[in-house]
Parts: sequence; structure tokens; C-alpha cells
Amino acid sequence: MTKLKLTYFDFHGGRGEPARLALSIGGIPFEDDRVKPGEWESRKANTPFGALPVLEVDGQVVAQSNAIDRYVGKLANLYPTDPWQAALCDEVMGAVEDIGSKIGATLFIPEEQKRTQRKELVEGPIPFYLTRLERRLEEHGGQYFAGGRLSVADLKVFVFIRQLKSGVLDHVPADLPDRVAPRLVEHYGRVKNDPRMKAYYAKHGLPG
Ligand SMILES: N[C@@H](CCC(=O)N[C@@H](CS)C(=O)NCC(=O)O)C(=O)O
Repeated sequence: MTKLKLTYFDFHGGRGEPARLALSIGGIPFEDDRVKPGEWESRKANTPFGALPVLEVDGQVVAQSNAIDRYVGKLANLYPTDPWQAALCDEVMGAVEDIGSKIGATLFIPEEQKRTQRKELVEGPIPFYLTRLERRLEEHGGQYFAGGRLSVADLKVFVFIRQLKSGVLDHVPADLPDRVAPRLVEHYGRVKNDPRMKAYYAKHGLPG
């Protein structure tokens, strides 16, 4: 049997959680390697691009969250087999990466810059991506982003919306998704209430 080890930081959310969710939902055994604070510096150089997540598959390593999500999505039957639906799934994951990278760039900067840059994000890119994701969801049937059923795209959007709604991002109002993209928030609820998702969080604890 293929031996899988998924390495990511030891918290709920971020770029590693969709793959953790997908593998768990698919019942695929994997080593859940969680990097603790203080361990990263010594491990960073051993990753392909100096970043996490990385997935080890029988001793070989692949990086880049969307590549990992596609791979585990295929293993877990959470990635469309139809090429067009797969492209739609990829599109959404790429869009979440686009806006996630913009937000990520404001995580570890001085407070004043953070306030200014987040204000700009709240007035432009974040609502833009929320409304465009909502539009794509509706264009594809309103329930799921691709293939008419849960896929890794839904998991990636779910983690993104949860981050925004949690209020963990200073200067980003937690009600922004509800105000600008209510159908996307409904989608968030749909994914969150999926019994397979509930089983995951019952096992691993709810995000704080
Ligand atoms: N494009 C990459 C970005 C990876 C990335 O920036 N990961 C962050 C965590 S979400 C990281 O490893 N940060 C620590 C560092 O860069 O040292 C992906 O999608 O996996």
C-alpha cells in the first residue's frame, strides 16, 4: 500500500487543511506530520520550495498545495474525473490561492502597514474574490463548485471562508463574507455540515 505523509504546520486551516480533510474523508491512511513552533527553521531547507504543505508518497516528495490537493483528491474520490469539471475545480483552487497569497503577504508585517494593506484588501480584492467565487458557484449549480458534488475545491473554499469568518485577521471584518457573498456562506455551511466533515472535526477538535 502507498505510504503517505502529509507535512504542515500544527494548526487548523491554511494550505494544509484541505488535504488533511480530503485524506480523512476518503478514509486514506496517512501520517499527519504536524510541524510544531520552533521546528520549522531546521526543516525548511529540506522542502522543495522552502514552504509547506509537502506530501511524501512512498519516499518521494511533492510540494505546492494545489498539486497536493489534486493528487489526494484523486485518491479520495474528491476530484472530478471529467476533464472539464476538473478544470473548473482547478480554477477555483487557483482563485483561492490568488487571494490567499495577497492575505498571506500581510501576516507578518508591522502593525501600521498591516492596517493599511488590510484596509486595501477589504475595499478591493477580498470582496472581489468573494463575489466572483460566489458567481462561479451559482454558474455551476449553486451547491458545489465542480461535478455537482463535494470536491477539493469546496474544501479549499471552506477553509478560506472559515478564516475570514473567524475574525482572526485583524482589520478584516468577520461579517464581510455574509455581507458580500451570502450564497458562498451557505456553501460554507453546506460543507461544514457534511457528516464526513463533522466526523473529522469530532476527531481532531474544532478550530478555535
Ligand atoms: N504556493 C505554495 C505556497 C506555500 C506557502 O507559502 N506556505 C506557507 C504556509 S501556508 C509557508 O510554508 N510559510 C513558511 C515559510 O515560507 O517559511 C503552496 O500553495 O503550497
